[in-house]
Amino acid sequence: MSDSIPYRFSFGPWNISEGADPFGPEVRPAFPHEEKFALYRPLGFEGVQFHDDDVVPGLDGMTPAQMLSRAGEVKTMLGNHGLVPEFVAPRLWFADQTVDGAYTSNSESDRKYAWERTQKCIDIARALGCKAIVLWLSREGSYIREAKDARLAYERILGTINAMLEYDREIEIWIEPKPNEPTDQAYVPTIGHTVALAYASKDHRRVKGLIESAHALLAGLDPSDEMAFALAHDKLASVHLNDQNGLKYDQDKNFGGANLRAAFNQVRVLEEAGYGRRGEFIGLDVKAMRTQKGSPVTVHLRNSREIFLHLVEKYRALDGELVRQYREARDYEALECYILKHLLGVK
Ligand code: GLO
Ligand code: MG
Repeated sequence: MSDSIPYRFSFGPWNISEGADPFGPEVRPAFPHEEKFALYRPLGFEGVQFHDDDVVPGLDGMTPAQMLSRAGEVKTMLGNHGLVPEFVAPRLWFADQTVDGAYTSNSESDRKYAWERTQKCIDIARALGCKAIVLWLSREGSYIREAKDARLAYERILGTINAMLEYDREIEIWIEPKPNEPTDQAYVPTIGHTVALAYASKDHRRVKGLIESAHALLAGLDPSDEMAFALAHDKLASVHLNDQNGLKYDQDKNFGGANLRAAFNQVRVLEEAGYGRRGEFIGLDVKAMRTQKGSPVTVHLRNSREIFLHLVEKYRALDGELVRQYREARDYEALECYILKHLLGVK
C-alpha cells in the first residue's frame, strides 16, 4: 500500500471509546482525553475534530477568560504533537437546556442557551486557530410530528446560521446531516437540505456540508451520490467515512466493513472530484466494536485509514478507457462484472 497518496486524515477523541451502548455497561476503561493526542501521528492522522467541551471541559461554568486560556493551552499542545484542529462543534445535546432540541426547542430560554453556547463554541474555535464550525443538529427534530412547528423550526435553524455568519465574518459552517437518532425524525436529514440552507443563508460560500456515510445510508441514500451532489455545488467541506449495515441504530462501522463496493464508490467520487487537494480532510467517524479487548483500542482507525488508501489504489488502477467504452455501449452488465473482478483482484 502506498502511503505517498497525499490525503490528510482526521478523527475526534470520541472515536477512542469505552464501547458503551444502552443495553449494558461500558466495556473499556475511559482513556484520558489528553493522552489521546499522542496517538494521532503514529496512527497516520494529523487532524483533530473537537466538540467545544472536548477543548474546554466544563465550559458552561467558566468565565470567557478561563475558557479562552484553556483553548490556548490546547492549541499549544496540538502544535507540540504536530496536529491541527479540523473543526469545533457545539455539543448541543448534553445540557438540561437541550432536552427538546437546541435552536428549535419550544422553550425560549433554552433557545437562548443554545445560541450563547454556539457563540462560545465559535470563540473557542478561533482561540484554537480554527475557522470551521460543524453543526451536527442532533436533537433538532421531533419524536412526534405535532410536537413542533416544523416550518418555524427550519426558520429558526436558518436564523441561527445567519446569526453565526454575522457573529464571526471569517468562520465557515459545516452542517452534518443525519435523518434520525436520537430523534425519530431530524430536521436536516440529507445533504440536499444542507445545500438548500446554505443557498438560503446570507453568505452561502461560508456554509457547506460534512457527509457521514452511515447517515446517508440511514436516510436510504447512497453516500457516493450524496457526496457527488455536494461536490457538484462545491459544498463538500469534510466527510465522516464509516459504514452501516442497513436501517438500524447508527453503527459507525469500519469504512468498507459492511459494503466494500459502496466504500469504493465513495472513494471513486472523491478522487474524481480532486477532493482533498485544497486541504480537506478524510475524517473517519468509526467506533471500535464493543467486543474488542484492550485499552485504548485504536485498530479500527488504523484499519479504516488503510482500507481507504487501498481503495484509492484500486480506483487509480481502474481502466478508465474501458469504463468509458462500457458506458458508451450501455453495457452495464459488462461494466459491473469488470468492477467486481477488479475489486476481487481477478482478471
Ligand atoms: C453522530 C455524529 C457525531 C458527529 C460529531 C461531530 O451521529 O456522527 O459523531 O459527527 O458530534 O459533530
Ligand atoms: Mg459524524
